[in-house]
Amino acid sequence: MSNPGWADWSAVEKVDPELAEAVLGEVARQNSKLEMIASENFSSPAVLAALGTPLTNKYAEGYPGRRYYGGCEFVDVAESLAIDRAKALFGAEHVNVQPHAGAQANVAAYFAVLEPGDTIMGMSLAHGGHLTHGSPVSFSGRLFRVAAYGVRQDDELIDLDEVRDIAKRERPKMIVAGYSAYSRIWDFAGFRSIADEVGALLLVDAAHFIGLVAGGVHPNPVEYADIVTSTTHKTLRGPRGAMIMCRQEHAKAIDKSVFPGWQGGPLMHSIAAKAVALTEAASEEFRLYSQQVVANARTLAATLQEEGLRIVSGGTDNHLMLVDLRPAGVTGKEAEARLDEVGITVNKNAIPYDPEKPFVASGVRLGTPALTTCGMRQPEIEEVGRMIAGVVKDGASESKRAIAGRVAELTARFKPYPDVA
Ligand code: DSN
Repeated sequence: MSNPGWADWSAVEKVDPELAEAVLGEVARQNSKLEMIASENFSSPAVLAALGTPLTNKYAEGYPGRRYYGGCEFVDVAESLAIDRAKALFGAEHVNVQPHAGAQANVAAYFAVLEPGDTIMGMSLAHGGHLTHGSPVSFSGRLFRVAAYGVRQDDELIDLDEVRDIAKRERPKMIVAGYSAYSRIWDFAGFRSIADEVGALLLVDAAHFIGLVAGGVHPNPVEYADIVTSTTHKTLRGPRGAMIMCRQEHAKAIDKSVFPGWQGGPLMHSIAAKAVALTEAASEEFRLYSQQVVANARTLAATLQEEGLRIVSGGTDNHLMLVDLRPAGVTGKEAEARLDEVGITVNKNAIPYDPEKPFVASGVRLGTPALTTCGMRQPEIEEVGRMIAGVVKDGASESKRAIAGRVAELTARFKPYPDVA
C-alpha cells in the first residue's frame, strides 16, 4: 500500500493491522462512492497532516498567553493563527476555536448568555432546524423553554411575519437562526430586526454554510448576529470541530463558557488543522470551489425536477436540497438503501409537514460540497442527478446494476484521495 503523503501508514500497520485495515477500508469507501451527505466533505492532505501531529499530546487549558500549563509556546502560535485567520476571513471581533464540535459550540454559546429556564426561539428540527436549536431530546430543549418556528406549508419558506408574531408573544431571550436542512438564503437582516424589536440576542448557527460565506457566495451572518457558531468540517472543508465568533461584548463570557464551563483541554492538533483550513478557505481556489458548490447544487435540483421529483421550496440557493420522494412512491428510508446499493451515499430526511416518522421520512437530503471537492462540475452532476432519479424511480436489480457500473466509472475519475492505492 502506498503512503498517501499525509500519514505514515507503515507505523499504523505495524502496530495495529486490524485498525489499519478499517481505516484503509474507509478511505477506499470514500474513494469509490458518490458522497452526497450535505454535511460531509473531504479535507485536504494539509489538514489531515496537521491532525496527525504531536500537537495532540499537549495540554493547554486556557487561551494563548494565558495557559494553566507550561510549554505552550508553540500551541499558542497554532491557536493564534487559527483565531486571527477566522477574524480576518469573517470580519469577527472575537473568535474561540476550541469547541470540539458543533453541538459543543452551541451549548457553550447558549450558556455564555442564558440561564436555564430562559426562552429560546429556534427552527424546529422537523422543518430543517438542528437538535441543538430546541429539540426536546437535546440539552437545548431540556434546559430552556423553547418557542419553535418553522416554514409555511404552501411555499416551504420561513415566514418572517410569523417569526415576528411568535417572538412578540414568547419574548425569547435569544433567537437562534440557522439550519441543517433548509436550502434557501436566510434573511439575517430580517431576523436581526425582529431580535431588536423584542430585545433578544441573535445567534446564527452557520455550521452548514460557513464555507460558502468564506467563499463569498453567501451573506455573512457575522455582520448581523451577536454570536455565530459554526462547525469547521462541512462546507469549510477543515477538520471535524467547531468555533464561535462573537461581538467583543460577549468575548469574555464565550471564552469562560467554553473553558472552564464546558470543556477541558483543547484539542491542539485539531486547532492546528483549523488554522490550515482557514488559510485554505481564504484562497482564490476556495472562492472558485464555493461558486462551483452552489452551481452544482442548482444543476442537481433542476435535473431532479426535470426527472419528476419535487424539491422542497422549489429549489436551492446553497449547497443542499431536500427531495420529496412521494411523487416516486418511495420513502426516504427505502431511497437511502437503494442509493447505497449503487454507491451513492445520502441521508433520509424528514420534509416539512412530513406524514412519515423521522426514521422513515418522505425525503432525502442531498448536498454537493464533497463531489465538488472531487472536481465534479455541472455535466457530471447532471449525470449523477439522472442516476439518483433512475434508482429512486426504478428499484429493479437490472437498472441498479447498470447505474452501479456508471457510478464506478465516475468515481474512478473523481476521487478525494487519488494517491491512496
Ligand atoms: N449531523 C449534521 C448534519 O448532518 O447536518 C448536523 O449536526
